[in-house]
Amino acid sequence: MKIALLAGAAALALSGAAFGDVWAEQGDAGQSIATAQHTVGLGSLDAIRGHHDPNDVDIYCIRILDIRSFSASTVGGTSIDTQLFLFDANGYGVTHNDDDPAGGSLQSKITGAFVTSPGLYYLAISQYNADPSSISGLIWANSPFNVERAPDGPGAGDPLNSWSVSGTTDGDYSIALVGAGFCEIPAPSALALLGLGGIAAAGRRRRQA
Ligand SMILES: [Ca+2]
Ligand SMILES: [Ca+2]
Ligand SMILES: [Ca+2]
Repeated sequence: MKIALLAGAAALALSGAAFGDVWAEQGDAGQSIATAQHTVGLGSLDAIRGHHDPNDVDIYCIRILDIRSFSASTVGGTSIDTQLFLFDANGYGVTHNDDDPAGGSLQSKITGAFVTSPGLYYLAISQYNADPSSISGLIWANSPFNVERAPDGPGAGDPLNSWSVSGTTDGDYSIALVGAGFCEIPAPSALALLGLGGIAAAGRRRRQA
């Protein structure tokens, strides 16, 4: 699933810019704000595809374009018992869901219900029960599982600092996104590569991946 054949910053930008829809995890996304993987491309970001190793947490920098329509969902996108967490640009918790409230599944869905402005955010996907903490403790209480919640733990007032380690599944996931865009736009040098030939070449690579 990963676009392993593409290498280098220009190629990363090319893959995103050429299709403007799906970001594939490059290597392993980090689990802190500083090491989060920045999605790069043009247009709407409709999905992020990645892989969880046991005890993995992946964080992606995304852009929320429309807070009314925004959603991120792993329902139907993986067999992993996921959790989704959204942090603002400074690492403070915004919203979280463990098990989709409406679907009754072990997968997760968050919306723009607690998002107050468009801009850059950090979207984290973990396996139950890896939870984020600040220096003051858990940012979200462990339960209820099937409700989308703003931060309600003892550590809610401070930014992301660490994760509890839990979750033993090894598998792929896809996060469907609505109302979202890429964290960064491609560099001008990468955009210059975006001739028709470049788009066609990226398409061939993508279908082979
Ligand atoms: Ca990963
Ligand atoms: Ca990771
Ligand atoms: Ca779950």
